[in-house]
Amino acid sequence: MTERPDVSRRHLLISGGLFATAPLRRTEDTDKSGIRPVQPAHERVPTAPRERVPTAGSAKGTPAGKAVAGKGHALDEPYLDGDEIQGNVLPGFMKPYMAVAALTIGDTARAKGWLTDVAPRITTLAQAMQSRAKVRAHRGLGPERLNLLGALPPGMNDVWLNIALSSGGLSKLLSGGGRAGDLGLFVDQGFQRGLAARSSLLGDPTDRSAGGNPANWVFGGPGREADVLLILAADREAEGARVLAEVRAGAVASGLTVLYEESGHKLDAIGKEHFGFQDGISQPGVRGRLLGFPGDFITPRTIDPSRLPDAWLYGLPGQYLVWPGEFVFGYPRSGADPLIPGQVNLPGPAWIRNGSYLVFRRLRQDVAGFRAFLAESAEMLSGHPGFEGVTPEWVGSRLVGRWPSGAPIARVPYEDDAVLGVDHLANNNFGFAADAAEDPLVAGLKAGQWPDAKADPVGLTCPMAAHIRKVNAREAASDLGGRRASFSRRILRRSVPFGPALGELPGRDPANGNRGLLFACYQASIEDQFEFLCNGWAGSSKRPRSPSGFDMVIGQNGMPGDRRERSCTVFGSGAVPATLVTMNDFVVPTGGGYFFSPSISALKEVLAV
Ligand code: N7H
Repeated sequence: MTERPDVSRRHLLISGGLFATAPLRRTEDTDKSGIRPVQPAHERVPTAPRERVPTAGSAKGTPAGKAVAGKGHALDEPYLDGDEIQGNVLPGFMKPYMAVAALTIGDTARAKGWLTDVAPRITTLAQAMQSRAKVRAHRGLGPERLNLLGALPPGMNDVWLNIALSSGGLSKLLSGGGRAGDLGLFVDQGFQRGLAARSSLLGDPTDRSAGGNPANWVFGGPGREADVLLILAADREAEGARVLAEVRAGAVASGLTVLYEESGHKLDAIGKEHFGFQDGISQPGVRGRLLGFPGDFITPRTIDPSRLPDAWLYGLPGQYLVWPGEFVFGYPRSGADPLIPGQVNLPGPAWIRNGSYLVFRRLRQDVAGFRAFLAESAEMLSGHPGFEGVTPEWVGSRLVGRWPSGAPIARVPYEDDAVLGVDHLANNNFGFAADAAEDPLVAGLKAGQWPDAKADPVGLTCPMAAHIRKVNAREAASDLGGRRASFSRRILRRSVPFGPALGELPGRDPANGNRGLLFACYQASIEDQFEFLCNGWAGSSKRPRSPSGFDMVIGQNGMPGDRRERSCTVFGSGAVPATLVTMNDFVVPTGGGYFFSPSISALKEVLAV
């Protein structure tokens, strides 16, 4: 395990001076604590108005000669193959209970027999979609969700299974046949080499004695890499565990060995993770339709295009629509115009169509350490002008970019708001480059009322280093260029916490951190999406925009031993900056792997034969 440095080694810098002489502006609605980072007018960077796109059928907004007036979607949005794509890729299982099992193949011929048996049990996009739509209809999308959190439609008792293979697993299954060369056609270097080999590139500790080093992972380290990963999700834990036991027994009977198995579940109805924040809120809105699915689009369209042409860009308010080729092979990627499909993404053998890459990481969370850091930071900060009265929760909200409820600090900078946190029609409606406005919603939908988010180009409210800002530049320019560049960096997150919650009592963690996140995400490029977000942005002190500092939640600085110090800048009222510094990694990798989630027919007709 990584040694946690003595508390006294953590320190905090208040780097006054830069804006310290700026007048502290208070407005009438300044909150009780008096903390209000106001941006003086002369410091305001002029911002572009929110991008407007031509209305449907205009020369630029849709492909020549075709018009779809007022439907609120781009033309040529493809039908997705609902019986081929695995359901955790799209629309995502999102169940309260999830278990993973990592297996190695013993005898390849017998393993193929097992794959043939298990293939009919794999849950598809079409199957998962029906259920997801029922849950959505049952709970609603707006502020009413607060009273319906965790509520399931009557009789719902799904147990869903998905499967993925590592490059090692594919190599075994493809060897000896006519497709032995196909693995070499997978262009993603991350997938080819595997998570353990890429660990140092992600910033993981390189000292073999550190808990986060692959040598100490529970699985996935050298010599303990999985061939197969099973992901099972269920509404009810007992039912899920029963089915997993059945599937596992079949695998073992076919010569596979279980390297690792673990289950996790949502910690509460809202879906908080161990640090206490609602997780899983912001997902890319994937473009595409599903044949026979009422409503057609897999991502619901909620903004009325007859009142706002921008509606064509969004699913939920603030949720940019991204072309499906960024996540699933065989579909168009983002193009130069957000409404026009880009090139079809098929970087490998033809049978990768309808497949996706899966990253799985078992991330241990040092909850006691994180809480102590927030408490110490708040105490130190609150003694300084501009930060009077700040609380640990305030510091946490600056490190994440949202309050524990999920409410974005961009909309409610001064205190949490539980209803906003769960209102899907409002909790993502903010950007960083430009002021946001309330969107006109389609008939029947109503968002709660909160202040509109203001442009925050330099991070005076939501720091440049805040976790959500490090991993999604939203509509703001980044070191990659304009907004479109960050579309190809998005990931579909499918994580669930593991381990018991740490109680509220202060002090050391008796279970020594046996809790964290079973982190899973799908994408079309591990290198350009997951790995880029980790090492390009979260683990960089200067990107996506400098100056910023590290992502203090998941960032790692890639250095060995004592040199893992990370810092970031937050602002108090009057734009007074302060630098927070820590030696600790609050999130420590303890296992995982890179996998490919094949289509159902690739599983049956390529891998199982
Ligand atoms: Fe993060 N956290 O609880 O602090 N994450 N994350 N994450 N994360 C997000 O929108 C968290 C991790 C992303 O579009 C929220 O769901 C923790 C990795 C992305 O606005 C919270 C861990 C990666 C987003 C957390 C962890 C990401 C996101 C806000 C590890 C890979 C969407 C709620 C233990 C790059 C950003 C939400 C957007 C959001 C937390 C890991 C990525 C609260 C504790 C490894 C893309």
